[in-house]
Amino acid sequence: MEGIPEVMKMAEIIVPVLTPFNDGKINIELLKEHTSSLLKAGVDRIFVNGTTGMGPALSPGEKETNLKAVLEVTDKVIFQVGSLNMGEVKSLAREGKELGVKTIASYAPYYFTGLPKSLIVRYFKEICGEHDEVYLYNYPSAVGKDVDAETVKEIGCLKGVKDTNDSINHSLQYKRVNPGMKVFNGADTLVMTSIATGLDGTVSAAANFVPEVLVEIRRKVSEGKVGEAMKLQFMVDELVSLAKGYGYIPSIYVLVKGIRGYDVGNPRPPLFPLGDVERKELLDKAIKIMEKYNKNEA
Ligand code: FW2
Repeated sequence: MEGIPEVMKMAEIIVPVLTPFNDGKINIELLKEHTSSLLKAGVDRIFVNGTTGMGPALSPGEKETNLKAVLEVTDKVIFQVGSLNMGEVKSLAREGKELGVKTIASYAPYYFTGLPKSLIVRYFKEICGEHDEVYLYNYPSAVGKDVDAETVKEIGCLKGVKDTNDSINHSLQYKRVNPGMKVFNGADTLVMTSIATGLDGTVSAAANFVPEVLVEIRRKVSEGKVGEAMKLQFMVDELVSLAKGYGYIPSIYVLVKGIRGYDVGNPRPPLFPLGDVERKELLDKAIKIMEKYNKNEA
C-alpha cells in the first residue's frame, strides 16, 4: 500500500457492537461469534455498551458481562461505562482497568437538563481518576448536552472523543482545540468524510451489518478513488435511512442476520424486536438497495 497518506492508513473503523438478548438475558456466545465475525471482516476495535449495544438499558453487571465476553475474543476494546450513578461509573472504570482494558469511554450524564458545565467537567475528571485512557462519547442529540471542544480542553484529561454528530466541522474542532487527541466521528453517513478529512476514524453502527463495505470505503479513499468510495457511502446511507424507518437498533439485528447470515438474538424492550412482516419487508428492501449498487445502477 505504498504511497498511501499515513493518516488514511491509520483511520480506524470501530464498531459499536450490538448486545444479543434471548429471553431477556445477554447471549454471550452470540456476542462472541458476532465480535469474531466483525474482526475477520476488518474492523479495528469493538465499542462495548454504546448506543447500539443499548448501554443505557444495561445494568452494571450486564455491562461487565458484555466486556468479559468481548475480551475473550479480543483486547481491541473500548469499554463504555457511562450511567447516571457516579459510583457505578467509577466502579466499572476500575473494573476495566483491572481487566487490562486500554480505553474506556463515557457519555455525559443525560436526562438531567440544565447541568452547569462545571458538573460535566467534574464528571469526566472523576472518571479520569480511575483510568489512564478515557474517551468522551459525545452524542448531543441523545444526551441533551454538547460536550464541545472547549469543554474537553477544560476537562484536560481526555485522550479521545467519539462525536456522534452530523457536523464534521464539530468533530474537526476537537482536533483544532486539542491537538494530539484522537477524534472519531460517529455518524453512519460520514464514514467516508471522517477518513478523508484526516480524523482518526469512524464509530459506525452500520459496521454491525456491512463491515466489509466500511473497510472498502477506507481502502477506496486511501487509493484516491473518491467517487467509488462515495458510491459505497451512499449505499450505506440508503440502508441506514431504510432501517431508521423501522427503528434503527431493532433493525440492525435483522440486517445482521439477513446480510451476514448468523443469528444475533434480539434487542431488549422497549426496543421491541420487529415482527415477521416488518423483518421480511426490511430485508427485501435492503437486498434491493445492495443489488442496485452492486449492479452499478445507482
Ligand atoms: C453507538 C455509536 C453509533 C451511534 C449512531 C447513532 O455507540 O452506537 O452513535 O449509530 O445513530 O457510536
